Amino acid sequence: MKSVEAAYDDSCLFCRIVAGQISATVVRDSADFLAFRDIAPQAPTHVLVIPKRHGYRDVAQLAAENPDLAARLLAEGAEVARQEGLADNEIRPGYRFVFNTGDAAGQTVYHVHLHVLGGDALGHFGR
Ligand code: DGP
Repeated sequence: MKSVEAAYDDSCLFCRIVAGQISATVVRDSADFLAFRDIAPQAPTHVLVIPKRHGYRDVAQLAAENPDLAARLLAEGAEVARQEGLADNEIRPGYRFVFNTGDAAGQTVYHVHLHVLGGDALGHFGR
């Protein structure tokens, strides 16, 4: 496992997006977090929110090792949902947060990321 001090990993797709080496549609950029549209959206609005620093492979590691950053990641996701018009949508307000954690959940990028999904009625749970 990589040290939490490792700020950047050039083999990591999301680090490369943070560094501007791979383009992405950024919707929010703050000191510690980047939010950008998922390349394969699973809902009309599908944004990924990541801490810019590498070092946390999934939400379990993040929560265990840096609960303050985990809480701030959730707050950043809520701000993205508000900014995207999901939180206060007049017809159907609401959105979903997802953290795929590990292979069985379909996690493919091991740089912790929050999926913010919405913009339509979402199935309650899916396979
Ligand atoms: P997960 O399966 O939870 O590890 O989510 C990884 C997400 O990353 C997946 O929904 C697709 C998205 N993704 C993969 N490659 C790229 C890319 O190059 N750009 C963007 N914007 N998203 C990507």
